[in-house]
Amino acid sequence: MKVISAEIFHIQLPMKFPFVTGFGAISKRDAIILKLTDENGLVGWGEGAALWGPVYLEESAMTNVHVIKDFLVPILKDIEISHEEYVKKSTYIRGNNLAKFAVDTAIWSIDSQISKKPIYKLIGGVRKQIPVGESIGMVESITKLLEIVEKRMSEGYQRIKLKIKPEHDYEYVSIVRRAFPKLKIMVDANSSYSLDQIDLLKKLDELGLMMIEQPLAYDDIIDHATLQKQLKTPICLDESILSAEDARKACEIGACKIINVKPGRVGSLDECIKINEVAKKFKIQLWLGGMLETGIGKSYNLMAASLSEFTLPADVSPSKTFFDEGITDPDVQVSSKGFVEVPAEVGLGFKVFEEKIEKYKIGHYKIF
Ligand code: OSB
Ligand code: MG
Repeated sequence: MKVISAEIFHIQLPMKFPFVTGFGAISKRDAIILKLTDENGLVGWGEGAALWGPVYLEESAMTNVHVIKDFLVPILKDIEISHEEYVKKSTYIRGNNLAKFAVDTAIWSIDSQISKKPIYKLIGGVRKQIPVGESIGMVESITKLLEIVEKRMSEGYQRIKLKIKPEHDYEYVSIVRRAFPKLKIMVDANSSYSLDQIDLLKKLDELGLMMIEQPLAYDDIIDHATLQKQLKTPICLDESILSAEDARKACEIGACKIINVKPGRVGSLDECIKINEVAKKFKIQLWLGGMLETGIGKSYNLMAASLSEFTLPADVSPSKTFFDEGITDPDVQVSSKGFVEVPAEVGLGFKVFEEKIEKYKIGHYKIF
């Protein structure tokens, strides 16, 4: 396959409400959408999932544009390419996994249309339905928080994730725990604690949580290993795991019992397969995380979650939960039992509304 046209759309989706985390609030969602077209007119879509600024990891929407436009897409020009070749040729570029993933999946999408096999099958997925939970940003009003939790439970979501930070933790989570004694609750700190605050984290041990996600530094595994030894609650790593090698090292030193895999964060679907192997070997559990992606990113995320070790509920909800409207058809749909189907068509699996991309576009780059 040869890519003959490549363009990037920088869109900005207004959020229905700010999504507040340990690193700050997300009040509008920038998304970097990549469109590749091959010599036969087949189209591959990809999404660079970085936020507006380097606040979750180092990448931002504009570094995604820069790296995709000036380094990654130029690799594809005038050569026969496949997703395997692309991964080989792009490894010389350090980091920038969210950008790498946008290109990786756009190529997978075209490869899948050529072979007429859905991506989830090509990667060896074994699950057609993904159990889902919901991630709830910090909410000031407790009445409002309890209302949201109740609504999500009635919609079938299988667990809820609460965002926490120091001093916005034990009391906040206890209220939900008391109101819903049997609910599966987990918390995500987005790296807002240090080991000196271990007492705050130990208190959370009383609340019967499924896991505590990324309590310590975004680039740490050593302190997380120290912490895990002192906690009963499993630690789940998110920001710290950028590759299968990171996952192996974290498992070897006991830094976590669970990993939140955001396919974009590890750079390629192949890397997701490798992490699945590491999880099997070390007998740890995986689940699919999310970055408030559009339907494009979510579709590929769901395909990755069909891998065997992704057994815990995923963070993936319909675009309408956070945005006024989605940019794909269909959008993610949650069944009354709390499952989402893995897109099983060839390619992206969802149709992209190009007119919606036009509507929300704030930047356009024709690469070639
Ligand atoms: O840490 O999991 C996170 C959103 C943006 C950045 C980081 C995170 C999140 C979420 C949202 O928790 C989960 C979702 O996409 O539903
Ligand atoms: Mg997280």
